Amino acid sequence: MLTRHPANPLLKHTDCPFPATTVFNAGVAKYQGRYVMLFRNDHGRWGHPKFDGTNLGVAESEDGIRWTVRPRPVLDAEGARAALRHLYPERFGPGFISRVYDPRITVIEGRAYLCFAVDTAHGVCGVMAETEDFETFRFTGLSAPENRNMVLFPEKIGGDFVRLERPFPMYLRGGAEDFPMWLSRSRDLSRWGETRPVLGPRDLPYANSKIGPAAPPVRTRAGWLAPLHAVNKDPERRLLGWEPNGWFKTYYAGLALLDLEDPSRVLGLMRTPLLAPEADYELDGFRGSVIFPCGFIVEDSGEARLYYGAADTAIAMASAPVEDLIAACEPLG
Ligand code: BMA
Repeated sequence: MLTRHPANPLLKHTDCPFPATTVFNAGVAKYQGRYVMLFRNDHGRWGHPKFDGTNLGVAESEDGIRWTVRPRPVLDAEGARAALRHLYPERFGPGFISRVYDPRITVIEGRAYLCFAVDTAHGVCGVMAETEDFETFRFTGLSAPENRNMVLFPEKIGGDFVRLERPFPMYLRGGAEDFPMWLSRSRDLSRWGETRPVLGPRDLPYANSKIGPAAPPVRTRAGWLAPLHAVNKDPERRLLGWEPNGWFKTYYAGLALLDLEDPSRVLGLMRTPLLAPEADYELDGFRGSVIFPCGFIVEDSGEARLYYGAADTAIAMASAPVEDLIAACEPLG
């Protein structure tokens, strides 16, 4: 369905002017007349899954293809700890925030809003923040654990801010992953509610484990086009990767079409993956066979660009005419 850009991967660790090992899962948006990317960097020894740490870097571009990385990372666990002290005081646990990662960028009326995952002593939380310069971040909200992915829509709907989210609940499940995607609303970006499930892995014939929101949805004439990620786990099939005990999960990009007025209503869904791991940079790396989209931009020309983490190691882009994507979504049975 999508065509991979010939320059893929568009960003890799060797493009960074600071210690970087795996560079992936990047929020991408058009902001103040250019493209901006906020990416995750797990740094350590190449080929080793135990990293020294994770930070976030920023890259900028005039065309969304050739990127220049800023000289230094802009956020790490220590920065997140300081920025979150008003929401999550230190006494809640030793090493209470150990990682900030998987950023998404949403621009609403010219302002840049961010969603991150933050590992805390009490599980993974979704965090919201605002920035003007992608250098300093004002953290505005923290979800209850466990919430792994949060993605904000690019405009208010019926007077509400709206986000898709993916709780990560393990309690009472005996380790089984069957996690759907949910939607919540807020008047003020601070108090969230009216939460309801939208789509689950059982809706997707190619997924058997979990799904989640990927990149901020884009408004089209037919509905909100919402990229997602969907996981198929096969313990019989060892995939390429750096994990000593093996890696068995294939991550696909998927696509849903949501109602413009009520985005908790699914109007259409691609029954096959929007993008499946096939290129060498998608099949091999820290975790092979992973496509994890965090950025989605529809150009004025009608070209829809999906930016994604490839094999948890590099950042790539693939595109298609937006009308083809709308046509590929079939009504939910
Ligand atoms: C998910 C997240 C992503 C990652 C993916 C594949 O659960 O942790 O950050 O890209 O797994 O490893």
